[in-house]
This record gives sequence, structure tokens and C-alpha cells, in this order.
Amino acid sequence: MKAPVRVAITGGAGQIAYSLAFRIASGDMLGPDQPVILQLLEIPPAMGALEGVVMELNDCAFPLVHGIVATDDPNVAFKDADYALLVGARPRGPGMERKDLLQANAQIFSVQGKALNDHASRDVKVLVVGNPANTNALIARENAPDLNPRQFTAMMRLDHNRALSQLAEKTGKHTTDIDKMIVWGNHSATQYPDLHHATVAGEAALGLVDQAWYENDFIPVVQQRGAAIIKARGASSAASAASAAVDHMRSWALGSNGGWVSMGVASDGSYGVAEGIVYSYPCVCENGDYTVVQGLEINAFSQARMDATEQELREERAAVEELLG
Ligand code: NAX
Repeated sequence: MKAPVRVAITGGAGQIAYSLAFRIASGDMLGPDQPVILQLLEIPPAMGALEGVVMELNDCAFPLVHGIVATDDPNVAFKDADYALLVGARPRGPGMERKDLLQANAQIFSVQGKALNDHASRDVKVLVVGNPANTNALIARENAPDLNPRQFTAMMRLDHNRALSQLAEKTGKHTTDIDKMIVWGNHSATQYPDLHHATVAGEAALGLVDQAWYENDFIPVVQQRGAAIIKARGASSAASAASAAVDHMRSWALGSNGGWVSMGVASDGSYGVAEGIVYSYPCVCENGDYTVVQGLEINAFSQARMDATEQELREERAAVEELLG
């Protein structure tokens, strides 16, 4: 058995964490031979509920769980963390403007970035789930100058998985038959799910579906899936979000076996995207690291959509830079 690793989860009493913590504890994220110490962060009013989550985690008697820390102090939650899943965020309240939301989250993620910088393992892998996830990841990263910017990522895997599911259903194949799916850009309605490189059981995806379905059904359905879940369930995606977070971290830590996964990462200028913004690219993961897939041909249809989602991320960055001074 390996030595335990420390996994920090913020928003520990929230609905995503209620699925996520148990999936991690059962070994889904890091494998059945990797013990974990869970370090759960909440805000003071939610500490009672968090205590209940800890009671339930204990009641599962998970063989892989070697300890649980529950705290409202980010410096404690991120102490020596090898993995940090930043799920807790300020939701948009009634009458709250976009600017207020960005500001509230900028405060949360700058504090957490500093705490990661000062207390986490030097190799910590950070995944931001809390929205606006890409820009929150940028803020955390900017507040952690001693860590490598590549250590901060944002979750696009739910969008990626939604795209796989839609295409599999349309073509009558299984999601595992699909390769080279890409979702570019921001985790928002401007994201661009791109089928130009995808294959289904080895055949070009765009040869199997018509262009009208691609443009008028597939793209908007994937972009609007979060809203459709809220409408149907009366609450936002939780188990699927947790599952995507598990997938993202597992690929990053254990490899993607040559497969492409969509990850929000600090742009290095690849595909002409502004450097530094957290933009979703197709990535291949190997040896605990990721590489952006290079050299893909981008046609005018794709370029326009990649530019639109980049523009939104540039605006978010500008708004936050203004707020943080
Ligand atoms: P919940 O409101 O159920 O839970 C969030 C929890 O975070 C609450 O218990 C709250 O007390 C806690 N929290 C707030 N501020 C905190 C802080 N500073 N430190 C620690 N904990 C804090 O939300 P949930 O449904 O779990 O969603 C969490 C976040 O994920 C939201 O921002 C949501 O928008 C985002 N999502 C992101 C997705 C993605 O693909 N990137 C998809 C799913 C989800 O919508």
C-alpha cells in the first residue's frame, strides 16, 4: 500500500462535495491502492453541516481513508495538500450583478491561492470547480507566485463528458468509441464543443452527423446543459460535476492513455489565445503532467467560436484586474 496523500476539498458541505468526497474516499480518483487523508474546508455557518458529512464519511468505513480534517481555515485545509479541489464558491444571489459575483469570488480565490502558496505541497495539483471556474483559477494562480502556473487548472471535463454523451447518443455508439473530443474556452455558454477532429469508432464524427444537427442541436445543447439540468432537477448538476472532477484529476495524476481530455489551463499562447487566461484546450496527460495538443487545423467556423469564448475570458480577466487593483 502506498503512503497516504492529502486531498483538500473546499465547499465540503455543498452538494457537489456530497458526491465528490465519497467518490474520492472510495478510490475512484487516485486508484484502489492509494490511501487518502481528506481535508475539508467550509465557511463558519456551514461547519455544522460539514460535521454531518464527516460523520457519514466515517460511517462508510472506507479502507482507503486514513484521516479526515474539517476546518474553516484555508491554511489548515491546504496544509501539505497534494491535490486541491476548489469547489466552494459564492453563488449568484438575487439581484446580484455579474460584477458583484466576480468580486465576491475574487476575494475567496485570492485568499485560497495565498493559502495554497504558503501551505500546500510544492507539487500540488489544483482543480477549480467553483464558478466562474476559469477566472477563479486565474485569481488563485496569481496569488500563488511560488507555485508553477501549470499547477492551476479549471474544470471543463463536465462539458467534455456532456459532449461525449450527446455524440454517442446521436450516433448510436458508446462514449468509449469516441476519440479526440474537444471543448475550447470558457466554462460558460460561450464554450465551443468542437467535432472537427473527433472520431466515432474510427470514423470522422462530422461524416456521421449532418452540419445542421452539429450547429443547431449539438453545440447549443452542450453549451446550455447546465441550465437544462437546473430546469429539470430544480438544482444544479452535482453528481455529474463530481464525476467530472474525479475524471479530471485521475487523468492528470494517472494519465489519459494517449486520449484527449479538455482542461482549462493557463494559456501559453497556443492557438493564438491570450497568454495567461485559463482557456480550455485538448490535452494529453502523462507522468502526472499535461501537454496541450498542438498543430490542429482550425477552420473559419471554429476560429470564430474560439475567438468569442476567448473574448469573454479576456473581459472576465479585465473585470477582475480592475477589482483587485
Ligand atoms: P453548493 O452551494 O451546494 O455548495 C457550495 C459550498 O461551498 C457551500 O456549502 C458553501 O458554504 C461553501 N463555500 C462558500 N464559500 C466558501 C469558501 N470561501 N470556502 C469554503 N467553502 C465555501 O454548490 P455546489 O452545487 O456544490 O456547486 C459548487 C460550485 O461549483 C458552484 O460555484 C457552481 O457554480 C460550480 N459548478 C461548476 C461546474 C463546472 O463544470 N466547472 C459544474 C457544476 C457547478 O455548477
